[in-house]
Amino acid sequence: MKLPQEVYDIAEAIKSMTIRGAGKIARSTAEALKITAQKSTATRVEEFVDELTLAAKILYETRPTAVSLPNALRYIMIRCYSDYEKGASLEEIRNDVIKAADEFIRNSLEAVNKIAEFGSMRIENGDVVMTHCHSSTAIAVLKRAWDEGKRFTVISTETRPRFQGRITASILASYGIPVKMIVDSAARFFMQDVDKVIVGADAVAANGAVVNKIGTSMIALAAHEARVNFFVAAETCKFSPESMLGGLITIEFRDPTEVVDQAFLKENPGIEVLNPAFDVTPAAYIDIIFTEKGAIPPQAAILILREEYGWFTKAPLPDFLRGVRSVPLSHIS
Ligand code: RUB
Repeated sequence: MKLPQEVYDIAEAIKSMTIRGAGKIARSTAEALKITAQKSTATRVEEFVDELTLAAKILYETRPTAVSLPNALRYIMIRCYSDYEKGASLEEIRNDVIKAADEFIRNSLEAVNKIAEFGSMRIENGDVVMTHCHSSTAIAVLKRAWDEGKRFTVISTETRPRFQGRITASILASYGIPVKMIVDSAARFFMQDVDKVIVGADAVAANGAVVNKIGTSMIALAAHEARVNFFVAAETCKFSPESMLGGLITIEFRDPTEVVDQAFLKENPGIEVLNPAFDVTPAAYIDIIFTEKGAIPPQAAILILREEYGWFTKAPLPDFLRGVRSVPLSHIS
């Protein structure tokens, strides 16, 4: 089964982190399914659904932590499968998949704007705001506050090992916002100068815990100790329905060569270099999660999930990818 080259390219770009950040990952995933639907030359409905399922599987397997990715797949594939179950024609399913993908992307971009609007209310003149990694949502909050005329300084960690904090620092600096960049391990040293912390999220669990770039939970702990407000900016598509069933969010471990080079590994066969890409910040260390539905205490995450998914009792991922035809994925890859 041959999918459009763009699907493999997008999957590879997510895997290699050319496309990164949970929001962008999800929107690119939706775009890849849209392209699959647009370019499919399938003549039978079953063939068309199998192509989309295979594309979803390839995308699903790129990175495990950003819940927005499976949520994007679910948003689109549920429409595809339910159309198929109802006996819709190939063209009807194609149109619905394209429509759902466009809708997901539009909703996500609008959500970021809303979050910027809500989050910026909590940024004040004279603030020193710390951020970690590169979250386009946290940046949207800061840019919005700046546009509203508030004047503040940002402390950006550089974010080992991939240095996404350098991206944040350079985006903010080129926007005219004063930025100081520090090594991650200096976060507690500077916390006494900080008024608030804002970060993004890859996943939010039903109990309000937030999964974000490795190091986030240490910063939250330091903020808690110093009585500094800790804010998270996260679209509701990052909330995990599986966590309502007790499902845990998988923490991605990446290659040790992101931390040290091959030569070091060769010279030190006795050292195991570990490279977790994310960590979990418990709700107790979070003051507010800014979502497009409003600013919520982390403990209200379950309400957002209930509103979005009801009592989520369907089989959790990746089962839904098996689709209504119950074809084992191994048969169609
Ligand atoms: C990125 C990261 C970001 C969140 C939110 O990790 O942890 O804080 O994904 O980003 P990575 P956004 O670089 O490993 O993808 O707000 O842009 O969705």
